[in-house]
Amino acid sequence: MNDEHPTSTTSELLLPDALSTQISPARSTAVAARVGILLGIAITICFLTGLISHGIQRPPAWFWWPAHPVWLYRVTQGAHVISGVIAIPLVIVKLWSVYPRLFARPLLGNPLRMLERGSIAVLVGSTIFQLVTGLFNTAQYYPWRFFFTTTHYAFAFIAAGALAVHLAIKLPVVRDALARPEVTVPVGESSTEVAGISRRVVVGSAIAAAAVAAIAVAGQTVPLLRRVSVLAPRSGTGPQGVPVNRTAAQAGVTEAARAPSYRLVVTVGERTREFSLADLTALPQTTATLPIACVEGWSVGAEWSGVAVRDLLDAVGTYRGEDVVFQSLERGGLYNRSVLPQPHIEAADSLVALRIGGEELDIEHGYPCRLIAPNRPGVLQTKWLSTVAVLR
Ligand SMILES: Nc1nc2c(c(=O)[nH]1)N[C@H]1C(S)=C(S)[C@@H](COP(=O)(O)O)O[C@H]1N2
Ligand SMILES: [Mo]
Repeated sequence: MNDEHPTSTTSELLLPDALSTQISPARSTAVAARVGILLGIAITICFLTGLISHGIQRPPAWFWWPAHPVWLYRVTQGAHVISGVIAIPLVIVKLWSVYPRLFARPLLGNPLRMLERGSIAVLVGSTIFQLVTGLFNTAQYYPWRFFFTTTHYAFAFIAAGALAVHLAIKLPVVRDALARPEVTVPVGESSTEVAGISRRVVVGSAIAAAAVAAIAVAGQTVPLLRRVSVLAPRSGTGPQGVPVNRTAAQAGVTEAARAPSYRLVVTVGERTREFSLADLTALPQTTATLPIACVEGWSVGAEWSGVAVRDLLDAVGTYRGEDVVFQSLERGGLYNRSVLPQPHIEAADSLVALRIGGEELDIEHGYPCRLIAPNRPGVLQTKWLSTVAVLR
């Protein structure tokens, strides 16, 4: 009758008869497989874009990331946050659809079944952990003791590993489930519960919920969606039309940044030169339209002008392709320095910015000068620069 959860095939979990007749047909492998595929796509996008973001922030020796197109990181990180948010309703529907099966007998059983159960436990645990910590991160809410970045990165591999095992084990079930047409249970012909809601309604609602979730956050990246994005916490408020992640007061730099004795100290090999703000303004000026794309998911474009990094280095000595360290006046803090690799040093639009939208930088945006380089996470766009040094 209800062949969406047969108790006879070997690829299907064994359900006690009493349990199986009480389960709605929407709680079926057909729904689990379909929602699972969508979830798998969302998680894969989330995982890959996460690897990119992590690679840029802590590049291994082999890692390479281009300076152009300038919007690429904005897109990959936006996709990271949106795919993660989309995954949340999908996980809920997926868990709902398989819930009775999670308690099917035998609870442990043979080694393959133990692997299947174990991988599900790890998969569910690590996926929920990733989605929750990621979501809190987009809201800049860190109610835990561990360091977000490294933990989120480590758990990504645990979840990916468990997902690979899970997929390998479930492949036959998924193939079966997708091949089967939807079964309509005539009302009255079977136990009353069986009719329930249909598979189409559940899969459709899962997709609708995912779409709503996506639109609710997408506004922090996509300007046109800003008004409907109720969940987007950062959408362009802040001085000069750009949100602020850490204020000058929080960074403890207000006095040093405003001091008339301020100098930017630039070192290229053996040579060091100090620049006052007037000196920087007297150098050739370059203007570029570049986004700030925060790892938390929000991003905004702005028109920046200042001294191109390569012009600044040329004013001091000969640059030979090394990494360059940008250090802030900020003393503590996790984000008071960043290292710019060669492709970004050579890009004409990597700037030590003095102005935004034609106005002098607001102190919250890094006055007297900040780094702004194309195609990089916001966290590496160091504000309130104090030194620039070529690593040699
Ligand atoms: N010195 C310093 N620079 C910093 C930060 C910081 O905490 N300290 N935060 C970074 C982060 S996380 C982002 S997203 C951008 C945001 O720049 P904005 O505040 O001008 O928008 O600045 C970056 N520059
Ligand atoms: Mo950020």
